Amino acid sequence: MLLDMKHWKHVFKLDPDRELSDEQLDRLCVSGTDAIMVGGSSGVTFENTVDLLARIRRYEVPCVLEVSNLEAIVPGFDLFFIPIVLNARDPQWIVGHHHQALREYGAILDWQLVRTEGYIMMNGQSTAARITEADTALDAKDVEAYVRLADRLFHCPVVYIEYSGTFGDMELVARCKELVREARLFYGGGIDSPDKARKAAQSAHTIVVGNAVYERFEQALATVQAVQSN
Ligand code: 1GP
Repeated sequence: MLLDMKHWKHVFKLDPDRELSDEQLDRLCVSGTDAIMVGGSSGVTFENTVDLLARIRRYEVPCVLEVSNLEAIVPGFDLFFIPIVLNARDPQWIVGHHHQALREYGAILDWQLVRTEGYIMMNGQSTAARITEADTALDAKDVEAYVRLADRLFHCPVVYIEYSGTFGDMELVARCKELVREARLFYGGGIDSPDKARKAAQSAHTIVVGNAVYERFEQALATVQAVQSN
């Protein structure tokens, strides 16, 4: 059965290149989160992605791959999220890698499982912003234009406001949510407590908790309850 993201409020993003014990993974997978997203900005390989998928597959929680590396496209996920970094200065991250991937796999891809994410990088210090050479000197109008571009022009089912590593401007995020018509607005960045999770969940449709899983595990886990009980 195809997954429907329409009701997702909370997602954990797990990095195949970072360590999690079986007990930690167990607690994340049965936490009540709506999905586990597997992805990372560096060190993601076919092997470590297969390993993590196999461990998550012991649970019922939906599991999606956010594809950031052509070498690490592993079959068997429920969905495949394809980031298009709208404010990347390096066009490889807008269409280049995608073009290469479709040369290889375009004919055999199960398109029903593919979802594009229109990414807007907001934190210039983050690894992802550096890798994509993102132009993060954006004012509110720039961001709103990118949101419309992703939602109305490109019809991306996900518009992703990415503050990775730092907690963002929730007023701006909330305005972006008002703008989208078809997409779901994902917010990620610096959610490391139930309080921040609550605030972010008021501004975005779906919040993504990444780093805190590895740095403040109990607090990260508590973000699920904070969001799902609302
Ligand atoms: C990263 O948006 C996610 O891609 C989550 O950000 O790691 O700061 O939680 P954090």
